[in-house]
Amino acid sequence: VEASIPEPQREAWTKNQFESFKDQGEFEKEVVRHVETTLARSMFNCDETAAYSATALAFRDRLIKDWNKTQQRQTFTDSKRIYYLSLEFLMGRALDNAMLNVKGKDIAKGGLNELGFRIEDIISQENDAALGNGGLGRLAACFLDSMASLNYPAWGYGLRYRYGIFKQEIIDGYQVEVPDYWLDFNPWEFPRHDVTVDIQFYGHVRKSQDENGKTVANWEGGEVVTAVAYDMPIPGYDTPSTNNLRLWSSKAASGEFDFQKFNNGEYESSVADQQRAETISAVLYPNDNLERGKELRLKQQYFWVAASLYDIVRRFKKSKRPWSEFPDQVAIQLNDTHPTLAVVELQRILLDKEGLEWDEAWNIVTATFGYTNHTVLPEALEKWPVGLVQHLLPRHLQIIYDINLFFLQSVEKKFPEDRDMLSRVSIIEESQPKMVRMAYLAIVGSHKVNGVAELHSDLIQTTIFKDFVKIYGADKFTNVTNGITPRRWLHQANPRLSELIASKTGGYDYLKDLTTLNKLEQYVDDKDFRKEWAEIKYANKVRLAKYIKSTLDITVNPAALFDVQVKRIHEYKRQQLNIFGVIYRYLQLKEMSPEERKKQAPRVSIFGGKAAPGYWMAKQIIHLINNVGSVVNKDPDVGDLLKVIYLEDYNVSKAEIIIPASDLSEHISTAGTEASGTSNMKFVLNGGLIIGTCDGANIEITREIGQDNIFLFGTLSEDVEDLRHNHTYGKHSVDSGLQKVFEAITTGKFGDANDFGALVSAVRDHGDYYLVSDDFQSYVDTQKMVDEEYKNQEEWVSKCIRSVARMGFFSSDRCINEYAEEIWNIEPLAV
Ligand code: Z57
Repeated sequence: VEASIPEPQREAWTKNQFESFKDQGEFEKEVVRHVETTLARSMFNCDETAAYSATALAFRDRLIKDWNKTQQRQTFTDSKRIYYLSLEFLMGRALDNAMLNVKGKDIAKGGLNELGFRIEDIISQENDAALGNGGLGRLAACFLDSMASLNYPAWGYGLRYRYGIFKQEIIDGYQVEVPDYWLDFNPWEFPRHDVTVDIQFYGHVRKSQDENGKTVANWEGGEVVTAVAYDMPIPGYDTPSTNNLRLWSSKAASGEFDFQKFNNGEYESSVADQQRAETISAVLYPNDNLERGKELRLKQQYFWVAASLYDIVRRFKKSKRPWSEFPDQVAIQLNDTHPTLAVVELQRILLDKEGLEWDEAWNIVTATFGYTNHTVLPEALEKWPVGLVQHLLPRHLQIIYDINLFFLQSVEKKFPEDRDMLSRVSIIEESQPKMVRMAYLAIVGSHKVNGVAELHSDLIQTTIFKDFVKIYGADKFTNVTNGITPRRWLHQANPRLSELIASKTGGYDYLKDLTTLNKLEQYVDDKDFRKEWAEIKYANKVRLAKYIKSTLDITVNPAALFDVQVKRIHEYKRQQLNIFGVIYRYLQLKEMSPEERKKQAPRVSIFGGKAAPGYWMAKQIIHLINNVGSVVNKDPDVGDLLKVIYLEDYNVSKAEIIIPASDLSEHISTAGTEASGTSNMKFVLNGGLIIGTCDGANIEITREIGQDNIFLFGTLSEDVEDLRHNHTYGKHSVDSGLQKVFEAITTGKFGDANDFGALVSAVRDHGDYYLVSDDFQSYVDTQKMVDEEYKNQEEWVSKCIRSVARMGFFSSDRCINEYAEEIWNIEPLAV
């Protein structure tokens, strides 16, 4: 259907363009208008929620104009687009970011004041868009910000979960999960009820002959669920470019079938169908670095991938180009293996719907996709039972088998002598039951595979994907070290530091080219500058101390060293090492005389993070931390010298308060287990130092900022295997300091010893897989060094400034430019 306005009428459209507020008065007018008309309220019942809604709507109106223009520009120029497929987008709040990017925060601040509100209170009314678990989802959000800011024509594709990551409450020291229903009022999403795709599941494949005698596969029967698009504008910084994040929501397909059911009076089963359909996009799976192989999860994956590909192909077809040009117009990045079915789906579309030959289709597919790996942990590598895939997606399984057949034939040709190779690299694992190895499928279906930090990219090439490097050559594998957006993670989270930096580096240009931070280095020895710097850190700590007081009713001293570990709770991230270290510190303090105690550096150990609801050991760790806190925090012998804080419900918005307030943050994973880490970058960029292992991006942070500015400790990745081997063969005794810690736990100093038996035994009796004991001594020694160095504040602050000055590399802008050049072959679109 032609929906375009004919030429003669277009003038009326052009001259009646909506003009948004230009000054404070107009902003106030817009807010009042939205309160009184859109929300149907008045000054007599305008609470902060209503004021938030009206403010968001006022900014949204401005955003939409840029958004529409960007989409029009992309259509007119018909340029190559990048599609970022991710099951997770951990966006956080949108309003502050929208204010920054469309410019007008100062106007809003004054205007809201005039209307009786404080801008911070209004901003904090917004619920986080928490459609992700942790690092992987937040990375996707930073990438969207960078792609828009750099003017790349980019689309994000994901699922519109009705429930994001659960909210965490800590009750009696235990994690309790509360559902996160976040969609009540969301001004940032636009339902596109006209953009729908019907998605098929189950059924069977019937082969038939077409008029030329060619065999064609027909996927028939089964059930259909409809995908509805919901769009979110993604504004760029200091550019009118506003990209689109398209999230799919599931609903029952409205076929005649349902009407018939209704007419027959089968209301109940009709409603049940509807609910089953809506279940697909109902809830985000709350696991980080773990795959559990549930049928509904596979349904989510196919639903989202099929809807997105349909959309992408539909857009490509509008340009009427030959299929061979598809990879010149379309780049698709797979954020982990979760969207790998897209490889199979595109091959199916080209083969079954568009009638291409296998090889022609397959060349297009592999030229289109890139795959990013985010983990080497075996429990996180996706595998799906062949039987389940067969049942849910019968045609896709056939295609997977064919992809595998042709792949293995080529391998056999290349390595005729290596019979073992074929079973090692087969996409089908010949186990009981047989499994589809999704990472292998993603590698075979992509032209580039990347890891997310140097060590991680080396590791995947020498361990889990070693054979594939032999088969395809090293050029197919590359590294793109992760990054973070300095807009949210410095300017928005730490406005005072941003202002100070701007005043010394020549304005806010550094937010577009983070390497400009190097200009700060000349101020490292400037006493006045250091003083201002320290004052800002202190103010950020006061803010966090107030937050701790108001939420937990615990008083912490802002002059103490704030030692922070906030991230998902996981054994490999080793929060247990941290809390054992805290116990060790506590026991030492208890043994000291009052005089000795006076010489100690006061510390606040701050933890935060969610455990996957089914991860029992992670929940034990949370419980231990809280129990240690309740003993330590009320011990008068210790007073200000040690406080242990567990911050409930760590999320993006809380990170924005916590990170700028840290003196020291912990990134202490067993070497070789944390693919990159991205919060390590956020902490350093906000003027905090790191205690960390030689793992993930810690290594490159060290390379950039210098080893004098980071506290590294522990085993190296290359030694991990041998140490684990020794443990298994009994050549392992628990560190003596750690033994004292275990004794305190098992004698009930921190509550019922039985509660923590498993935590202690994992290290003492069951092989200490994460090498907690091996690294304990060096961890404690390094913390001692931290205490000493913190006493010399001048030197400490110098290190912080020097580090920030050298953090330019870690902008997600740098990272996106690398993807664009090395993987996507795509250029920014001039505005
Ligand atoms: C996730 O958050 C990450 C990897 C995964 O395989 C899954 Br599933 C979830 C994280 C890594 O653990 C981090 O080290 C990394 O920084 C982040 O992904 C972004 O690459």
